[in-house]
Amino acid sequence: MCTCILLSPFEFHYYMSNLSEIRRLRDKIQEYRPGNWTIRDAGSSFEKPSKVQLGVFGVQDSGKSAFLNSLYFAYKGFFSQVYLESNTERQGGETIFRDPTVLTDQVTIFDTRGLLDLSYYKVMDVMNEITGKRGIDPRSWTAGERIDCPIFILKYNSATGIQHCRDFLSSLVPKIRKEFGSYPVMVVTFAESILNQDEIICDITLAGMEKNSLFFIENYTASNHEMDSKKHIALLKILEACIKRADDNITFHWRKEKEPLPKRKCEIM
Ligand SMILES: Nc1nc2c(ncn2[C@@H]2O[C@H](COP(=O)(O)OP(=O)(O)OP(=O)(O)O)[C@@H](O)[C@H]2O)c(=O)[nH]1
Ligand SMILES: [Mg+2]
Repeated sequence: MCTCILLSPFEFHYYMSNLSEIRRLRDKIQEYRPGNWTIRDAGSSFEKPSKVQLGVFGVQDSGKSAFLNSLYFAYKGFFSQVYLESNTERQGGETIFRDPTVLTDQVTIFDTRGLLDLSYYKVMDVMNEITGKRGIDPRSWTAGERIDCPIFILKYNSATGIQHCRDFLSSLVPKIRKEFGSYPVMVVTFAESILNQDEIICDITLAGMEKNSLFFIENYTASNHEMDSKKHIALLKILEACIKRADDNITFHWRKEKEPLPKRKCEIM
């Protein structure tokens, strides 16, 4: 028996235009090649890397794994728990290892172990992890695993606001800007339960972040992943922004490492 859902002409048009936007974004991401999206001049000697690496950071249970699974779903078109969510087998601290997944041949995503808290003292650990100077295990040094676009995942706490992470952010953001010449990307999860988005934007920008690098998303989860075309588009736009940021960061890094320039030319975005 065939079950048909009748859509009004308006709903049909909306549905079709969302599908075509999803296709356009997926094609654009699939066609991405390192060095092709940068707004920076890398110089003629720039050796394009074969891929860029995006990595999530944040406290335990903030939605890092669910966010990466959501990006994967939006890009690949099918839901998979590529990364295990924390409450499916036991509470808290599910992701233990820094774990790469190939999204496209040119883009790899990394899940990381959640931080216990966002105290000021965690900033150096996070910076060492982002720059590849240190692995998860403090005794294991994993040089060469640099993250090109750090994505900071925040589960907003309506009771405390950003009080628990203000000092952390105020210290982390300038360090990332110095290292990468740009802001980190920040994703606030559990967006559907947030009623005061403007207030959060204000708080976070006061802590040193820029508004254009800040996104809100209700993740797909293992128990709730019915495809929503608007959410797919929002996720693909975040992915596009992260790849773009990674692309700018690789050219900045190249110039900083290989062709030291006078300060004014290493423009900070
Ligand atoms: N409603 C809702 N639930 C979410 C969202 N993001 C994650 N969750 C749920 O929150 C819990 C923690 O999510 P994870 O993605 O495992 O969090 P994590 O940051 O990877 O946690 P660790 O690996 O332990 O550090 C899981 O039960 C998810 O299903 C969201 O945006 N909305
Ligand atoms: Mg996890």
